[in-house]
Amino acid sequence: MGLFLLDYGAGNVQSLANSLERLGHKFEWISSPDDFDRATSLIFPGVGAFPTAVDGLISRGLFEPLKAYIASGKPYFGICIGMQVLFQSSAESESSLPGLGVIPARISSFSNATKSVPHMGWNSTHLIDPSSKSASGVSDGAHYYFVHTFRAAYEPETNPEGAEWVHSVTQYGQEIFMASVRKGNVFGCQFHPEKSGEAGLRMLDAWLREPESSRAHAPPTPRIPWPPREKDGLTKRIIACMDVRANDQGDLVVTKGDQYDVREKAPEPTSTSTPASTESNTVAAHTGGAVRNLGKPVALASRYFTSGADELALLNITSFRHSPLLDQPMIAVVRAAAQAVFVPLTIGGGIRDTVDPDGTPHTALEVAGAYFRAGADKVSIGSEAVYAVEKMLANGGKGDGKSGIETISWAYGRQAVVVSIDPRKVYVDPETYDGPYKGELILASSARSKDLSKDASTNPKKAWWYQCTVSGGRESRPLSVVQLAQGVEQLGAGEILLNSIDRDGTGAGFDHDLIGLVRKAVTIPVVASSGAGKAEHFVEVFEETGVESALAAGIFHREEVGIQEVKEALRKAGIEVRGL
Ligand code: 1PR
Repeated sequence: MGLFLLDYGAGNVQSLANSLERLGHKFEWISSPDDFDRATSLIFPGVGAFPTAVDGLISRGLFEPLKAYIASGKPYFGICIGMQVLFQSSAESESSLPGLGVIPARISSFSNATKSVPHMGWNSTHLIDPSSKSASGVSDGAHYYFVHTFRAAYEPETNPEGAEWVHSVTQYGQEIFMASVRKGNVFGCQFHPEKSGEAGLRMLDAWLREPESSRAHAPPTPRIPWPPREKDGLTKRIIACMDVRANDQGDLVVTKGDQYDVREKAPEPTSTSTPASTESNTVAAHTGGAVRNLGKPVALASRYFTSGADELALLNITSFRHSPLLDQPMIAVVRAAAQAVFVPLTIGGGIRDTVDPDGTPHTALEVAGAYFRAGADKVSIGSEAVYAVEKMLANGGKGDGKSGIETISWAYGRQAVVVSIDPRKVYVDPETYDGPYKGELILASSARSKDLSKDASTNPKKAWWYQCTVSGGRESRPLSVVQLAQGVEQLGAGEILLNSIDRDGTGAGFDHDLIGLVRKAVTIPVVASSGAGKAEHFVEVFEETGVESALAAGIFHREEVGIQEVKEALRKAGIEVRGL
């Protein structure tokens, strides 16, 4: 069988390549229009944005040959944008670039009136006709990973012709949309099988192993009404985060500290002890001041994948130092992690314009592209996001189109751009404070999370606002967390990773005031981060703030709490999560 993969030039296609390799399927890449003739099966893993994908296909001379390939009756499997290009058009394309027109329906956007958009996470998928033999490995009711802003609505009454193609549906909020389409030689899914853990790998394998007779001749689906249920099937995501940096020997290690200090504390010198006086003193003296080493990034990532993490994040925490693309050891880490992990991988640190030692400049888009090609699914932007919003505000509230957030979201879709925020509390007296953040003050008397500040005399604890920082908390900027969150949403970010310098590593629980504030200020999904100390903290943050996902580092690395333990606590509290 001549299996080919199609890459239009901007999508992250490495994850699919890794999945096929893991499953033992050999493939080649379509590199010229002639390759379509050699292909007997084709997969188009279109990650990114509809207009970029169609543009990319047209400029490479692949659009018409792809249309002809599909018309020839040979098996086609499109993933995400690879499914959406089958439709007539998409609301994502302002210039009204047409799709391939195979499916008589249009792609439009989700409404964000009552839910976060993009639709991001593991949602349950239901076969329209579970008795059909063309299930193609899609398990009825299974959770698959979705990440998209636009979708094809399921409308059997108003578009019966389009409904013939609908193989399975998913509900987000009160909207029912096509999760997979199937008819004749065409199969497509809106979710990412290559990022859907074992369930996704099984599905990919099932399609590739299906006999030619069914892979090229799937019957139309009967028209079945599908009214929305009271509650959708989107689960809360649990994310394991690895802060990565070089230790003093130059090896990349996962590290973790509290309040962003990742070095071991040196022992306090006493008048009676010498460094070598006891064994413990000897160890302390040797590790004091060293970068805390909690393991190798790829080994830890694999461990979290097998123990059921819904997503992983790898943050290069010393990228504020010079980090040329040419010599970027994180790329090798991402490449190796992506070969072992089949859930979404976010990479952060150093996503900005940079210059190699030989003087070669790289834009943030190029840096992100290098990570996407290595297997990252999302990039996380920290310091540069703060500068971009400062610039936007100075420019009358308009972006100049040049920031990393804007260029990356244009090319890869907003769902690929996460902004990581590192806020810190600034204490003020609410009776005398007359600054710009009056409307964002949290009063100590009505705070939902206990204030952890140590020094009550200098921190009157009467009220505070949350200030943004850059360079891993080393520098504070004149910007509040609400200004930053709303600014990055406007510039095109698809998700916010919300840390708290005050809570990081404390194990005291998430800061519900901070998370609630940001959650209300934006319509994109928010990841709650910093402070998790036990499984119940996850239950509390979901119940109190309604965030879509929660992240922890220290408790997972030190194996104090397991991911399944967290999920069990959530299930007990009636919060839906993905099983292993
Ligand atoms: O500014 O775009 O180069 O990105 C740098 C990235 O590195 C940012 O995402 C920033 O948050 C991160 N970072 C920088 N310095 C540190 C540090 O720790 N010294 N890590 C750092 C931030 C916070 C979370 C942590 C949670 C959960 N670490 O990543 O995982 O607080 O921890 P917990 O569960 O143990 O409480 P740029």
